[in-house]
Order: sequence, then structure tokens, then C-alpha cells
Amino acid sequence: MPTRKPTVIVTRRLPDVVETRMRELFATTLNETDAPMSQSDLVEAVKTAEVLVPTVTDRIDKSVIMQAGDQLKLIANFGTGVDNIDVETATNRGITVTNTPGVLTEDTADMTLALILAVSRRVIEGADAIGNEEVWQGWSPTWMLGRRIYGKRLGIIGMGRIGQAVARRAKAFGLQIHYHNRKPVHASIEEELEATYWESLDQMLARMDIISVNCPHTPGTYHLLSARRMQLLKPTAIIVNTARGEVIDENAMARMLEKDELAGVGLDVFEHEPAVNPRLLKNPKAVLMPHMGSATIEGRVDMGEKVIINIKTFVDGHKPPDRVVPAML
Ligand code: 8YV
Repeated sequence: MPTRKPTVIVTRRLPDVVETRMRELFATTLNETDAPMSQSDLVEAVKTAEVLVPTVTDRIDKSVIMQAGDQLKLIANFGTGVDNIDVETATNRGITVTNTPGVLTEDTADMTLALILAVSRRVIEGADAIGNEEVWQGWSPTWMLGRRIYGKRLGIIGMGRIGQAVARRAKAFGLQIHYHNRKPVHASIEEELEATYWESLDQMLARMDIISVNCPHTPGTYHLLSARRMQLLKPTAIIVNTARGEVIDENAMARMLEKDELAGVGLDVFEHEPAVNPRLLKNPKAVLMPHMGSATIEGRVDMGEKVIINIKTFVDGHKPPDRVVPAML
């Protein structure tokens, strides 16, 4: 990398403090309108940028990377999930990829609990009833009954940082912690969380009351919750997803909700984001959020800080701390 300021293109608006610092440190092009970039805009960007800073809304696929100029050396993703980037092609072309792990763990875990509570206790339906006199004329002993979460079994799919942060919170709410992961977590963590490891996802699903998806989307986790697997769930079970929509067969899930084979779902992410399955939109048993898991000002500033550290370290000739390599996926 040259000693002059490197050319950095940021695809979306970032918090002011982050943009200001990026402008000080780098020759930064910002996206003042915040309009998502088209594939051809992205191709234009990778023809001139030395560093590209994309987000989840940018598809940095093989075609985009193959059209990049030789000056492109770093893709510093503003986000932890890197399923928007073809990491293998980038790596093969000698382009380093980084992400922003760790700083959105607690916020995403909070959103997971918010969804578990919202679905189980019908928070959105209840809030919507306020002020609508046809729906709510006053308290009634049998109206708007939800399901207790205390004492229920939570099955976490993906026990990384976020899965563990969900487990800590859930334990405080009196849930029993179960999890499926490629490998069991360290015994000290299992002990702290009083967590039960299930090597077989199928067996875990059949016994849970609440399922939380907290694994990344990779080729290996695509439709991990397939139509067949979701049939193993109890009809009283609920599913929440704050990870990636692609992990669940969304159509199959919508069908099960319609047939009362599932009690509810809480989704912050969608299979064809930003499109939302119309069948889910119509279903009062689905609590839907517009990908807000990491949407706190603190979280987004910390993500920006990580992006800056990754770029700065790279430009200074060192290995950036949050490198992503294909073997991690
Ligand atoms: C981010 C996320 O907002 O970091 C992630 O993986 O899913 C989100 O919380 C988004 O990815 C930003 O690019």
C-alpha cells in the first residue's frame, strides 16, 4: 500500500463520527444519499478503490470481484456476517477481507430476547390493540393469552459469541439452555450456562419450546432449518432468527404457521431481504423486524471503529485483526 492516503469507498452512510474520522485518515468517498448501490455501481467502485467498505446490502459476488482493478487490496466489511462477499474469490485474487466481530454481540442478543418475549407474550398484538375500541374494551381473564417462558427449553443453533450472550440472558429469565453447534463449547462455559449440548440437531428440535438461530449463513447452514427438520418441532414451539434468513426455509416455515404446526416466529432477518414473505406479513403469529439486531448508536460506532482499525492496520503494513479466511466459513 502507498504512503499517501489510500482510496476508500464506503457504500452506505455510517455514523457521523465514523465518517469524519475516515475522512481524516483516508481519501474517502462517502455515500451521502445512503441509496444502496447497484451491481454496476459496485463494479465501478472496485475499479478505483484500494479499500471497499461494504455492508450487508451489497452483494460482492464473484462477478464484482473479478472486475476489480489490481489496486483493490482490502474489503473491510461493515458487519460481522460476510455472506454478502465471495471470500474465496477475493482471497484467490489476493484481496484481504475483514469484518467487525464482537462489537454487536450484546445488541443482537438483546434483540433475540426481545423477539422471544414479543412472540411468547404477544407484545406487538397487545400494543396494536391499544386505542382500538373494537378490539379492547377492558381487561378480561381469557383475552390475549400468551405462553410463559420461565422453565421452558431454549434450543440455540450456533453457540458462538452471540449464542452464548443469548444463553446468559435466557438463563436469567429461567429458561433451560440447550444448544447445537459444530463442536461443544468449553466445559467451563457449559457449566456456567448449565447448557446441554446436542450433537444431533434433529433430536434437539423435537424437544424444544423455543428455537433461536444464532449461526452464520454459510453453504453448510443454508436451510439448516429445512421443511423436514421443522416438522420435528412441537406445534407449541416458536422460532426466532436474528442471524440470517437463509438458514431457514422461509416458505416451509410460513406454511407451518398457517397450519398451526408452529406457535409463532420472531424474525429480524429474511431469506430474500429486504423482501418479506407476504404470507408472513399477513400472519399475526409472526413478529417481524427490519434487520435491527445491531441497530444501536453505540454498536454502529463500534463497528465503524473496527472498520477503521482494520483499514489502518492494513495500510500500515500489518495484518488487520479481523481477517476472514475461507477456512473460517
Ligand atoms: C449489520 C449483521 O447491521 O453484522 C452483521 O452480520 O447482521 C448486522 O447486524 C449488518 O450486517 C451490517 O452490514
